[in-house]
Amino acid sequence: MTNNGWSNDEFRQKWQEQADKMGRFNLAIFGKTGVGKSTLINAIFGEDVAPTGIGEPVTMENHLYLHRAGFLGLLDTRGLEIGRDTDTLIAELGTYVRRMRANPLSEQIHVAWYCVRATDRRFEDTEAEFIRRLHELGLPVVAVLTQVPSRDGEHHGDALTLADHIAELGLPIVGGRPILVMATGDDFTRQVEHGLKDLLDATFRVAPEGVEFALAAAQKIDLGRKRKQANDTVRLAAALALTVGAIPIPMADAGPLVTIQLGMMARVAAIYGVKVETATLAAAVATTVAVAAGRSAVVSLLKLIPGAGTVVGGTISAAVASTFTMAVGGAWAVVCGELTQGRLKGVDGAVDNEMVRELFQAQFGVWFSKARAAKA
Ligand SMILES: Nc1nc2c(ncn2[C@@H]2O[C@H](COP(=O)(O)OP(=O)(O)OP(=O)(O)O)[C@@H](O)[C@H]2O)c(=O)[nH]1
Ligand SMILES: [Mg+2]
Repeated sequence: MTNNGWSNDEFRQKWQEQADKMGRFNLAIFGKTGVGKSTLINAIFGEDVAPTGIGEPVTMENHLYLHRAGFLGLLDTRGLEIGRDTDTLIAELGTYVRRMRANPLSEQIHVAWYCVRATDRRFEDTEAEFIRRLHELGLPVVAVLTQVPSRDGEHHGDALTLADHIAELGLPIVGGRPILVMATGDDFTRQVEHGLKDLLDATFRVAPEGVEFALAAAQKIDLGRKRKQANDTVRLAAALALTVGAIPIPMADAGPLVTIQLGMMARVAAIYGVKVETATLAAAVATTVAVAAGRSAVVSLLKLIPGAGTVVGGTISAAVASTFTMAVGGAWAVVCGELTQGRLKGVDGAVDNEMVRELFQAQFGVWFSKARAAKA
């Protein structure tokens, strides 16, 4: 125990427990070389994932590679060409898919993306055949048109023509049509990013329910999904806090409440996909603020809450402890959201304690008032 109420090791362990529960989302990605697969993965899942930066991938079959990065597993192929080597490719995939069926859900491939570059303006029979065979392996296939130019929110006519053409083939692809995407903008050609959220939504639609949390944690473009899952966690923790009875001040001495808040913060960090070390350091800072708030600010704030509780003999009511938990969780979720966007870091790339402290403190005030107003 530290004076925060828990040690960094305890936080790490809780984070890991939550992460294990969330599992991993495994995506297989296909498409000719240069269509923009790595760019797409970077845009949706972040810089750490593709093409380098996470160490050597694991070879699964002769030409299949699995990159594991946090909540994401990325399966890709090397040295084989769709068309020329389709049979070999499908045979290896088939072996892999069947072998993994005996394993837990987080080891299986959940979704496949098949990427076609829009500016190539063509889609070959061999590609259609490859998609059909992916489908026969039991994989949901999302077709993606990459590098789709747009102007004033309208997709390039040629890309639409290609998308229509693919749709008319009646392939077993999610939604029956490819999703049109530009993964990164380009100042020179004035192209802007678009379609990433559509691709992610389609992926969520077909991913098994059991990997929903892992997919939400792995991606970085839809904070709303993370926020919603975090809210559920915070609400649950606040409800639990109601059951622990009167709480002594300082709260660091309040065993059950500390345990509830530790579990809540670890889970929220995992939901946001904040890495364990980053989360542990930031959580240590945030809890210092929270404990200080527990000692002073809350105590004085209590006097303003009619009937919510009084500081009698150094205790606060369960209702206040619950409000307090809500505020800790709400503020912590905001901090986690910033961390997933790579913010709150100093020039050296490490978490900036002072920035975390300031944001958490400000947000704590916001969420405490909000939670109080909701209860009034
Ligand atoms: N502006 C812009 N450039 C893109 C986009 N997608 C791909 N590119 C460019 O196209 C080139 C190839 O993209 P990659 O993402 O490396 O393609 P890949 O499919 O991973 O290629 P391989 O790994 O060789 O199979 C790179 O120079 C990218 O910068 C995009 O959405 N917008
Ligand atoms: Mg690549």
